[in-house]
Amino acid sequence: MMAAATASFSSGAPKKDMIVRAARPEDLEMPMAGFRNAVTPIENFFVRSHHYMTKVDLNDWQLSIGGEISKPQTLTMADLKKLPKVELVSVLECAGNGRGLYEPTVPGLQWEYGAVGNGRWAGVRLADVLKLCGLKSTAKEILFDGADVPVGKMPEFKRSIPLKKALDPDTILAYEMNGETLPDAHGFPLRVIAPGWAGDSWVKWLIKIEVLDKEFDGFFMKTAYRHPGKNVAPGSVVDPATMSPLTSLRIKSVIASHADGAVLAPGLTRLTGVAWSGESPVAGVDVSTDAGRSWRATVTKTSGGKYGWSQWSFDWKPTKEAYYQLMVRARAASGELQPFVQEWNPSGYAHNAVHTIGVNVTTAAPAAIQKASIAGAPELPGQFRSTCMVCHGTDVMEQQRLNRGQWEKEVDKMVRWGADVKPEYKNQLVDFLNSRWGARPRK
Ligand code: HEC
Ligand SMILES: Nc1nc2c(c(=O)[nH]1)N[C@H]1C(S)=C(S)[C@@H](COP(=O)(O)O)O[C@H]1N2
Ligand SMILES: [Mo]
Repeated sequence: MMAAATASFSSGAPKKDMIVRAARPEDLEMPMAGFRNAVTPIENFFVRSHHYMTKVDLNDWQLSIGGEISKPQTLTMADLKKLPKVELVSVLECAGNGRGLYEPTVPGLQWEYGAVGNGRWAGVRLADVLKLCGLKSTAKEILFDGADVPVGKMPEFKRSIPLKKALDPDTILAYEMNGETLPDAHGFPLRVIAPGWAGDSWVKWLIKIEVLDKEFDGFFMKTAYRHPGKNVAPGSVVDPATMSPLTSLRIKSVIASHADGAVLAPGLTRLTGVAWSGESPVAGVDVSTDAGRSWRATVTKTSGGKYGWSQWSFDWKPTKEAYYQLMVRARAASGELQPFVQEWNPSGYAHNAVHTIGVNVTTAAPAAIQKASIAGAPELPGQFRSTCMVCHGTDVMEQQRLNRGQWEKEVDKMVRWGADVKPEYKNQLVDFLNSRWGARPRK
């Protein structure tokens, strides 16, 4: 893993062994060991929040529904629980999962593999809720608004999904996760479950639904969470107007049984991991133990339904002492395959290149682990602290590998969100950010 801190966290449900990408707002990545579970325990389930954690009091909570409908509604939890209860297992993956693996580097939280989890969600069908509302023929998109309050001048987290996805019987409003009351960090008391779609559509702390006659045009639809939908030259600037909102996840798989760099003895060993997909289910998972020259089918079992991840396993018996490149590659029913080389996009979304790890098969004792030196870091300039450490710490900056131009854009973005950067100090600040957390190799 990279230099990110690990810690136990207590925000609603306690978290364990998470990689802290940001302590506040809370962004926690699941460690690789989390992929060994059929269903991800809440204590290991990743958290992605744009704003500070929100604690909703159920006594004050209600869900209001308006817009292109003839019967506006205000529903309590008791009202919702009168509707049929449905349960499904589905992967929840952040669109930015794998952003940290992109070259050239892009700004944003530098997730590696663990901004994903497989949850068991229970609640009511969104279609059943909308049935109460008398949808007008003008209804096209369903807009969700959460109770979280923006940090500084950041826009509210509001997202819309097309009516077709909203009426899908698998699209639900969940009040339970893994058989428990939905935890605070995951959207208590109610969140959207949009199976097969990237996490940004899974709005947490839901308080308001608005039926619209067109796609919502707020920041998190029109600027963020957009993909070119075609290949673009790495590092290029792409106008968001020419991109489209992210929808379906892509076919993806990981090796969970062994860590990159693991040392093992010759003889039988079992490789295991998981594979998941978007709207088209996983059809097969293959493994290579010779850097992609030859491939063999694994044994896979699903963890329930079309949207859950599948667990795969492969018994491998390396006889030669050597360093092996192990790869896993999944295929969706649609025929979609994982690429070997990731195509780049400006925000580093939807990374799904073949997961490759190196393992050393040897009879020699493992070399003593070299501890990274924790020599005292130089002092942070006072101006930097008073401008940039108001809303969050340095954790979000340490993981960036940005050139000066990218840092300048990042500072401009923070100014739009409310950072008080004195114009005469801006250049010095950008220089400092660039010298401290500038462009550099990933490892
Ligand atoms: C008014 C509050 C505020 C101030 C002040 C602020 N930031 Fe941020 N910053 C945020 C928030 C909120 C996020 C997380 C946004 C998210 O998760 O979508 C963030 C995220 C970041 C990130 C992570 C990447 C990204 O773009 O999401 C970096 C890097 C960053 N800030 C750098 C800075 C620097 C440098 C400064 C000083 C110029 C600064 N911030 C000052 C609110 C602020
Ligand atoms: N209200 C609200 N809902 C939200 C978010 C948010 O910041 N605010 N983050 C979204 C994103 S980007 C993701 S990936 C998922 C993460 O869900 P989790 O924290 O339960 O893992 O929630 C989504 N729902
Ligand atoms: Mo996300």
